[in-house]
Amino acid sequence: MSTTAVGSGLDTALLYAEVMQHHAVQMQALDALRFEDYAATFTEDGVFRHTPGREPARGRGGIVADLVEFHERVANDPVQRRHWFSMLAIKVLDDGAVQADFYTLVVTVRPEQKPVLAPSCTVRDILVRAEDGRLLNRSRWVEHDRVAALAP
Ligand code: SDN
Repeated sequence: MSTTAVGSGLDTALLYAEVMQHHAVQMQALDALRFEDYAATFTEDGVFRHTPGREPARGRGGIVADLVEFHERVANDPVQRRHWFSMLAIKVLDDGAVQADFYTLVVTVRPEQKPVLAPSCTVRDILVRAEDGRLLNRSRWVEHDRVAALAP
């Protein structure tokens, strides 16, 4: 898809900060297991793929259901996961949507144990504006480095 690179001015800085704020609010919800709040940061028909080989979740209800199912495996596990984002690069697409590419490291902490840093991921978000002006994810597609590293 052809794109318009963002410029180097104040508009870009504001948009960049806005994307970071969107990510922070969104991921604090996910890491606190507030799945409905997380799903509300997607469009009604948003698409979310977090694990290669797993069917992408579609729509807010689908995203909540997917996350509930995904977290059942750690239901009795005293674990705190935190998703750390970095290397954010944004560009505005021809249709006005914002493409945000970044890295994610998932930090997993259990009581009295050292943090585990996995998985390491690359992520592409496509963000659009809601009627009230907020950014929402039209899609989020996560690739895992351990899977990508297997590819020829
Ligand atoms: O929302 C994300 C995620 C995410 O939700 C992930 C989940 O499990 C639920 C934004 C950016 C990256 C991610 C990465 C993951 C990893 C995924 C699989 C796992 O932890 O095993």
